Amino acid sequence: MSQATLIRPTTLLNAEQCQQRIVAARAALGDRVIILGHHYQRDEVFQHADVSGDSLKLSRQAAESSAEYIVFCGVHFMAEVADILSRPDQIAILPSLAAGCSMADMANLAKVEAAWKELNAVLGDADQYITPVTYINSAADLKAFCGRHGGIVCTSSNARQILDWSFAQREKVLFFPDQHLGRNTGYRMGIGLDEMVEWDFDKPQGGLTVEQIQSAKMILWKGFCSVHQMFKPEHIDLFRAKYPDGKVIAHPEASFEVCQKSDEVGSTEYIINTVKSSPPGTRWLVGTELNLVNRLHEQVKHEGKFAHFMATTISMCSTMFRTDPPALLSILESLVDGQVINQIKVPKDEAAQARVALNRMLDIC
Ligand code: CIZ
Ligand code: SF4
Repeated sequence: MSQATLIRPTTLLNAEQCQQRIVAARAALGDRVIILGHHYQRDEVFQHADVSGDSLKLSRQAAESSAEYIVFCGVHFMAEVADILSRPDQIAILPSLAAGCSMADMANLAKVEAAWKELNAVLGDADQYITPVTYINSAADLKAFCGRHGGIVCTSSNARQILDWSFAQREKVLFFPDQHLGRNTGYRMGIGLDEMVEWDFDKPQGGLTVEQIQSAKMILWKGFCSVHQMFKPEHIDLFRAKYPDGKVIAHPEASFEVCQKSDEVGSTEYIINTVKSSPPGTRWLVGTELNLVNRLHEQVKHEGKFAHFMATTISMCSTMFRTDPPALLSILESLVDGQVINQIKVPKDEAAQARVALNRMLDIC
């Protein structure tokens, strides 16, 4: 099969024609393709997913499937993980190459290697004292960095178990790129805020003193998610004032203050399962991406449950939104024509080292 980057003029179709052609192309490909849909995808794309879930669940499913083509309706790092975990003969495809993750982009290999060097200079040997932990929302070369340095990958579902493992290896953790997942998880494990420091990647030595680095247990990369930072403690106060019996659930990418004020904190899978299994009539304020919250509300409203979006402004993940029906259609119709477009292929050596860090995680949970 040949490789191409040509995008077909599918944007000229109206919405209904586009949906019909997606269904037809999907049917023509049969079980040669598996379409994965992340929870943050818009409905018009999500409805075509064979499997929906968080990034980890989807990558696992992809690797277990017999499909030749894994079409990942999500963002770039997710398709990379699918490529790394799948068999060599499977091809991972990202419908929109513009679908990145602004949080993942806040850490890059050059900056993490520079930080490691500076930590080496302060501690003597960073590899002896620090376990590097990367959130799955990161580029493959950062997962490879963790593979090389005795580190590991975590997701928002398993961050706690992964941190337990990490501290059993070495006394400190360098956690990137999301400060909030690191802080919220560490605090729930009993690590004090005074034992966590923020590594400002734009400043020499992370903007920290030698003493701060020496006494810290967790060094938190100063990255964040632009969607989850929109949620504020005031949103929770307003909701509780209006609905004193209501419940609040937030994603751990939200700030420490928001998570502290929430009744429950957890990954997208956890949020969905918790709201779905709550008693009829429960009213929830949900602090995660808008497409997920709206869909969840539609699924639970018949039981008299409500899922309210936490922010007062519309905050969607703009990069997840870049995967639209025309993009999905052009991928599928190209496959029908015998052409692969937008394949995501991690270089072999990098993939092998990243797989080490991913497998350490998969062995734990
Ligand atoms: O791992 C994922 O899919 C993300 C980005 C978040 C979550 O909590 O599921
Ligand atoms: Fe990245 Fe935030 Fe979008 Fe998730 S919601 S993909 S962390 S930018």
